[in-house]
Amino acid sequence: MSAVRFAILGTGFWSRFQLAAWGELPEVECVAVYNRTRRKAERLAEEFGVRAVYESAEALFDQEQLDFVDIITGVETHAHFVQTAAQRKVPVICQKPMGQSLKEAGEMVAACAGAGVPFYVHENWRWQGALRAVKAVIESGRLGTVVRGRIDYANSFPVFTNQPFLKELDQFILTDIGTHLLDVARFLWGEASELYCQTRRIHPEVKGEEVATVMMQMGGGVTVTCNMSYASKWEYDCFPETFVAVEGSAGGVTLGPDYILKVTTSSGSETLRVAPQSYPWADPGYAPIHASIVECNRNLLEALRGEGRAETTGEDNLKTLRLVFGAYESAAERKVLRLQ
Ligand code: 89V
Repeated sequence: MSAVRFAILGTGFWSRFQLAAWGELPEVECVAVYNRTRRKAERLAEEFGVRAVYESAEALFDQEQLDFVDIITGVETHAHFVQTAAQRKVPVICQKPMGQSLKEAGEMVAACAGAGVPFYVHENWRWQGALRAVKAVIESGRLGTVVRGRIDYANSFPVFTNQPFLKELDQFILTDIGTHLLDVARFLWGEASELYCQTRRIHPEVKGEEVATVMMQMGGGVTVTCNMSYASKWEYDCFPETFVAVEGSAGGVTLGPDYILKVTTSSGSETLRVAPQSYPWADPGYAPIHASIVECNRNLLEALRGEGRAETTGEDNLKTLRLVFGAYESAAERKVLRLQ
């Protein structure tokens, strides 16, 4: 099988982890790197032995034969690069959040569909092993009829150190974390029919909201609350762990600190630790995220090879973004959104 050839656009904080994660998969090769600042692209290309460096994305598309492009640039550039790839008939993987608005994201999905080009979003949170384990418990039927679910991501990790641009976003925690947690809610319980959200700004130096609380009624009748915050101080500062609690008519499952999964039914409780796969290139402080990048890439690569179904297609991710931007609308107008 010949190697799948790709290029990456953008050489910021996440690019080295994306590249290292691609390196965990067989027969896939990065042949070119783009950054508008050539030196930044050269530095990453040198580190990973990538042959070609470009400071013009158009020149990269003109000169390279690609099986796909991995767009790891800022969200404000996604629409342009996705449209360019679609025009060149190059399959696209785009970092989350896909777009700056639901309208812009819809136009990106339409452009790729119109060009007959596969369009995937690198939405990796649902690929965390512990969250796949929660889904397996739900699907096992051991909890009976699921009534309520809660997803918590609350810490005071100095996320702006590695990603300073986040501090400048007018829309912060819902576009950064809501894109993840609301996608996990859909992954665990299907589509939402109602949504209500409250947000809070906390620190004056952070332009956007640092705290958001989203309550949804999911299609199957499950009431779900998603709590997200980068302004919460706990004794166990759990960045970047996600805690989950699911209550059913016959039992419950929790995912708690240090990846401890507990399933409780009338016959007692079982405890399991579902720690993330470790990789030599991963930052231990980001362990579950870095491990999930490999699994998300694996799924998308299988789809690109025609060997499997991509979970986070652009079409599917539009449904997550509808919840993200719906949450902003609900918070601004202090109203419950009816989604179905
Ligand atoms: O992984 C991400 O999407 C990052 C983080 C969750 C660390 O804020 O933006």
